[in-house]
Amino acid sequence: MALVYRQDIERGSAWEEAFARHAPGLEVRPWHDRGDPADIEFALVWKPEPGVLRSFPNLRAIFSLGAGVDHLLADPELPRHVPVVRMVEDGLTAGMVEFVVMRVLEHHRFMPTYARQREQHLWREIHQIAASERKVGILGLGELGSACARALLPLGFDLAGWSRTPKTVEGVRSFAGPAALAPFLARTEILVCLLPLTPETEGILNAKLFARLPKGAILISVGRGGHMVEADFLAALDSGQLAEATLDVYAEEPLPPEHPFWDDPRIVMTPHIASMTMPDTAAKSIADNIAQWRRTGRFDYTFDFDLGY
Ligand code: NDP
Ligand code: OXD
Repeated sequence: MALVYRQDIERGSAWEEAFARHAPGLEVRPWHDRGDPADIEFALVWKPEPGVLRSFPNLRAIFSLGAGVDHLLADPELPRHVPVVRMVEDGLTAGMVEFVVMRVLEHHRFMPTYARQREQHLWREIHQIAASERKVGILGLGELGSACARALLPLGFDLAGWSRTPKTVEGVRSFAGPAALAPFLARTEILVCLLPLTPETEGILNAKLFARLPKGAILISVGRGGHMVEADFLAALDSGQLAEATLDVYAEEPLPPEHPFWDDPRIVMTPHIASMTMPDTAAKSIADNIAQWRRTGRFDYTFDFDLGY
């Protein structure tokens, strides 16, 4: 029995070496050379062609190469009786922590404004604000959101998080459920979106939400592009309700060349690279999860089809 892996970026040998280190007994096959479908016990995939996963009759688990599993749900023939496992691994978490801390600090210290001033050869100081006076709010306090909050805490920021269920993260005020969204937003000056894309969260970054933030708030969008109503976002920038933003994810990826975001100096853009799954730490996480399943019959980090994440 074997694990088959598929990903867009060519890092095949890195995966095979990582699995050889962490799961020496596991046969690992690349997608393009997967052999008899009946041999496949585990699939590790990013955007697999629709219908292929269903052709593996002995599949025990589908491991998503990314934390989000929306790329799998796009397959109308996804075998729903097979557990889908989200990617939770130290390298991916560390990458997101680096990115979010970097972007919060850059906005907090007015770096995008200084970059715009430089374009105009303008020498103008802006008064520094203490981190303790800067209110950061994280939409989604799961694996990634809570890790980002824990990393921001020692820097002194005034932190809160919003989730479906209440959370206990030291130094982070927890807001839970739809009724708590408005008070969470009212106190949030830098808003980080780290929600999964679900029917409930689709379009959540909309005019109503932006209007509930203090005027001049900043958005860091690293969850999914489907969270954002783009016209509402641009209107919020135009009215000054939002001062500026960092966007890593977009409704359409790659972002089309004619898209208005490209030329907007108020937006710092990156091409969905806030974090990436790292083969070594990811193979270890998968190997540990498979070993646990062999002992207990249960995988960790399974996707809940009812909740949508
Ligand atoms: P988790 O499933 O661990 O956390 C999701 C969080 O969102 C939980 O706190 C959950 O609440 C909360 N949540 C979900 N639905 C709702 C809702 N309707 N109302 C309020 N809160 C809600 O996910 P991860 O932290 O691992 O990943 C989050 C997302 O980050 C991924 O789905 C992916 O889209 C994105 N991502 C982006 C990357 C990039 O490079 N840009 C890289 C990796 C991930 P509760 O805790 O109560 O369940
Ligand atoms: C994602 C990922 O879900 O890269 O975006 O992990």
